[in-house]
Amino acid sequence: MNVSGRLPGRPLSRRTKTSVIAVAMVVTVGVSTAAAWGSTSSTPAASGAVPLTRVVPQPASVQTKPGVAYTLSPGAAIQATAGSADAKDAADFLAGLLRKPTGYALPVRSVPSSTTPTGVALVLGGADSLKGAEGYQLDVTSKAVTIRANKREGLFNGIETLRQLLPAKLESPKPVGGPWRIQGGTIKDQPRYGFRGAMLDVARNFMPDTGVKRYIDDLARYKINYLHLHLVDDQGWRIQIDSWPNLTKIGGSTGVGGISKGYYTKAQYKDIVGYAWSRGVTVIPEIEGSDHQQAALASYAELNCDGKARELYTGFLKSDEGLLCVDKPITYTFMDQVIKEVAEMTPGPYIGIGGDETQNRSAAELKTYYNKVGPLVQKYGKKVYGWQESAVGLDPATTTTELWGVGIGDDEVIAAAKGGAKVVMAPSDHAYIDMKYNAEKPEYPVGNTWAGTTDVPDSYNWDPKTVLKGLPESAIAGVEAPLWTETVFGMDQLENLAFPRLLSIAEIGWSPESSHNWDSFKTRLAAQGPRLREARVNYYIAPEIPWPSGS
Ligand code: TNX
Repeated sequence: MNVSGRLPGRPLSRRTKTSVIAVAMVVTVGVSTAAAWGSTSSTPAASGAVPLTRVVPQPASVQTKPGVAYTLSPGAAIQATAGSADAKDAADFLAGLLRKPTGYALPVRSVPSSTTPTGVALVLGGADSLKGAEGYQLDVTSKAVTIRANKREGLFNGIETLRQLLPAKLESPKPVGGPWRIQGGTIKDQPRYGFRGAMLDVARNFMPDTGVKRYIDDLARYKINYLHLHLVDDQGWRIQIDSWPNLTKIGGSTGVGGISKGYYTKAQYKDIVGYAWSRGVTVIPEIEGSDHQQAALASYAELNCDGKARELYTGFLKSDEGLLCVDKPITYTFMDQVIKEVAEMTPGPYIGIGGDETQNRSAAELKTYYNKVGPLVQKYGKKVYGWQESAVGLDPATTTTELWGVGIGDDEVIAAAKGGAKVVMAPSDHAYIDMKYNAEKPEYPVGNTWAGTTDVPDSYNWDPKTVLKGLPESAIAGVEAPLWTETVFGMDQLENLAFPRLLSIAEIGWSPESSHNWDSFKTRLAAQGPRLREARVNYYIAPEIPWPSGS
C-alpha cells in the first residue's frame, strides 16, 4: 500500500485531504470510466456443479458429499414454512432470483415445517444448533435443497450462499438454458460479526433511487446487511422533510461541481427501505452534524449564528462554512423535527447523526451538540449511530460509533467502548472503497488517495481487532465499507471502486477469523468474476486476482 500525504499512525489532516482531492476534481468532471465491463456475450459453460467451497464470504463449515447432486427441474416448487411472513418473503426473493434465468415457474407453496422437504425448501425455526439470528444450514441431497434458519436473516443468508452454488449464468438478466445442478453436501454457517455495512454518500453526488436499488442488489449478494445512507452534506440535502421544505427545494438543488442534484421524496425513500428489507438489508439514514451542513444553512437563514443564509456549496470535501450553530435553540428544534420525520419512515433500529470531520470544533461545542442530538434519536425510538468524532458527546451505553482512523480521539473511542458503546471498524486505509486501487493510472480520475492507495490485497489483509490498540474486542460490532462520492459520477464508476473490494470487507465481517487467507480468497474471488459479469456489475479487473479467461 502506498500511503501518501501523511505519516503512518498520525491523524489525517484535513488540509492534506482537501488539497489531494482538489487535484482529482480538476480532471474528474465529464470523464467517463475506464470501465471493465467484460464481454456480455460469453456465458461460461455449466456442466460441472460449483464446489461448495467456492463461496464468498467463506462459510464457517462445509461438508461435501461426493457423487451427490441436486438438479433443479422445471416442475420444482419452493416450499416455505406456513404461517411465517418472513419465510414467505425469503421464498419470494429466491423465486425472483431463479425464475428469470431458468424460465421455470417455481411456485411458492406454504407447508408445515414438519413436511419432508422436496424441491427447494425454506424452513424457519427448529434449527437449534445454529447460533444467532443470522445462522443457517444448507443441505443439498439428490431430492431437495433445504435452507434451515431460526430467523428471517438466516434464510436470506442461506439463499445468498445457494445462489453462488448455482452456475454463474444464474445472474443473467435473460433466460438461459440449464442444467441447474448443485453439488451435494451440508453448509453450516453464521457470521463473525452481526454488522456488515456499506456506506453510500448520496449527498456529494445524488444518486437516483434506481441506482441505490442496484447497489442494494450488489450488497445483498455478499451478505452485507446494513446500508448506511449518507443523506446530508455540505453539497446537498437529499431527503424530503415536510416541516422544513427548503431543505430539498434549495439544499437539494445542487451537488459537487453543480452536476448531480436531486433528493428522495418520502415515497421514494420508503420504497428504497422496503426494497432493501426484502433483500435482507437494513437502511441506516444519516443526518450529518454538527458540521458538513451547508446545504441546510443555505436553505434556512435562521439556522446560521449570524441569521444570514449561506451560499450553496458545490466544491469538494468539507466547506468551512457548514457549521451548525450549536448555541441556538432553533438548531435543536430543527434536528428534533428532522429526526422525528426520518424515524417515522425508518423501520430499522439506527439513525446516523454524523460527526464527520469536526476537527475545527472545540470539545465543549461537540459535547453540547451531541448531548442534545443523541437523546432526540432515542426519543423517537431509535439507536444512535455516529462517526467516531461524535463519541465525545454521546451516552456510550446506547451508541454505535464508526471508527475511520487511528489518531483521532482514540481515548474517547476506547472510553466509549468501555462504557458500553459498540464500534464499527472502517479504517480508511483498508476499508474506504473510494480510495484509488493504485497510482499507476493517473489519467483515471475516479477515487481519492488521502488515505493511500488501496489495492485488493490491502482491502483484505487487516483484522478489525488489531486496528485500535486498547479497544476491547467485545466492543466490535462489525465492519463497514464507506464509499464517498466526491469523485464518483455514475454507477459504472461507483461499481468499479466497490468491486471487488467490497467482497474483502464482506469476508472480513462474515467469515471465521481462522479462515482468513489471501490465497484462498483470491481464488474464490476470481470465481465471482463471471457472476459479476453476468449481472453486468462493472467490477475492476484487479491484476492480483487470477480471473478466469474472459473476465
Ligand atoms: C473523509 S473520514 C471524510 C469524508 C470525505 C472522505 C473522502 C470521514 C468521516 N470523512 O467527508 O468524503 O474523506 O474520502
